[in-house]
Amino acid sequence: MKGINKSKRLFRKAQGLIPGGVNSPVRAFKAVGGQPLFISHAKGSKIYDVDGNAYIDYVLSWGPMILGHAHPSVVKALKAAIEKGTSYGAPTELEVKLAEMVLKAYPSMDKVRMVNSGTEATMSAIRVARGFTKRDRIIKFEGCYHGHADGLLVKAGSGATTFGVPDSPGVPRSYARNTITLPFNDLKAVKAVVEKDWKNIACIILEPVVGNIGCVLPKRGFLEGLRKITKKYGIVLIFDEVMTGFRVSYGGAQAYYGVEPDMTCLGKVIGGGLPVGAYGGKAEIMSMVSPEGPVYQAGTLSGNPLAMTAGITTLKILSRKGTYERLEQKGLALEEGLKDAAKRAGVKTRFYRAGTMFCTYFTDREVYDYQTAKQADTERFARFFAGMLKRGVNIAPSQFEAGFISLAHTDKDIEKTVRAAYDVMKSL
Ligand code: KE4
Repeated sequence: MKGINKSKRLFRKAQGLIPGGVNSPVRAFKAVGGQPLFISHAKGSKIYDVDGNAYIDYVLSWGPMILGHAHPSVVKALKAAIEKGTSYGAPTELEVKLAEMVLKAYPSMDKVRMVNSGTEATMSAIRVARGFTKRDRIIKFEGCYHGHADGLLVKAGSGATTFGVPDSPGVPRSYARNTITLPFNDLKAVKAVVEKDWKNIACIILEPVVGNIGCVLPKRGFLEGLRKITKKYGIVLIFDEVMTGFRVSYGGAQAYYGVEPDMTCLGKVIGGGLPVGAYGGKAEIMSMVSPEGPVYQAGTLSGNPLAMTAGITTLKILSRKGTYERLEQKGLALEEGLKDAAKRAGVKTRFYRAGTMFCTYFTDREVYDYQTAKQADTERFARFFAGMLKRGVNIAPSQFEAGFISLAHTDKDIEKTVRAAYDVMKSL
């Protein structure tokens, strides 16, 4: 490595101008310590910091860059689009095109609305579910992150009370009270709350594969159980597929696991790296959305031509035959390599993967929800993170984040990653 003095200088300057020196908290490396890297550019599977160091990148902008960075077709399409102006505040054919592609890939959705982030997508979907059912309460799961809307920054209430308490200052208790937080994969807990309180419950929202506590897979029957109980009590089932959408398969986790929600939230991949979120669902639910229906939701830059262009180009490439088989091969090669490296180094880890999202937990116990994920050795993870970075491999700067692979990751990248992992794990 050529040192990281320019990153250090920039970070010091940024801290005087931007809270924590970053525009999104996880980028500040607080969970792993050390100095966040300032990136100058990226190409394919690599990112390059301002000091000229190159890294094989498994963060991929937290999911969007599934084709790899600066894919030539995306760059070319954006260059042509930018010549036509960047935003009109009026409908375009591009929005029709992307909506068509999304609805074709997600048959559970009859209509879809574009927004500018995953936060907006989930916040809006919940408002629509409340408008549709005329009920106020929502159920979410511990560890699932759905963006930073007030009613979602809520943790489980203490003991018996199922009502949430704020998980961040600034969230009024009155908001939190309407959010019930339960343990992921715990169908019994869901049944107990729903059978008692269903008349007040508008929706259940979840990440079908939880990417915000690392990578936690749904237990057999969990998604099916949620589908059954929500159907029975007229509760809207919302899959937050902002991370899993077009990632665990082209049709997302709902295709991967064969469970159809009433509403779906998307983001990340469908913007190809530009700001896009989306929410959609059954026609009778989406007919509630303004201006067709009474539930208000709007956005100056929603569906803007550049983001639509990047999204359309990305999905076109992803929809090609054989794409997800190639992605699966890469994911499997990395999984086998990292598991073998840990075994040879004598380090206890648990590795979970769904398509091309994955996580190595530094624990020898099974991880199936927030509490079991929290048992992982975060100090050991921090040392692993630092060691990998030194060897030119950029993994997520937190034990509780997912890693991602792109179409641009080569066998050579994966071999180098596995070698680095073995070296670092040996030193742990
Ligand atoms: P955004 O508002 O950040 O576009 O999306 C929020 C969101 C919603 N749902 C899921 C399942 C998500 O993973 C996210 C955002 N994911 C984080 C990564 N853990 C984004 C990274 C960040 O916050 O900087």
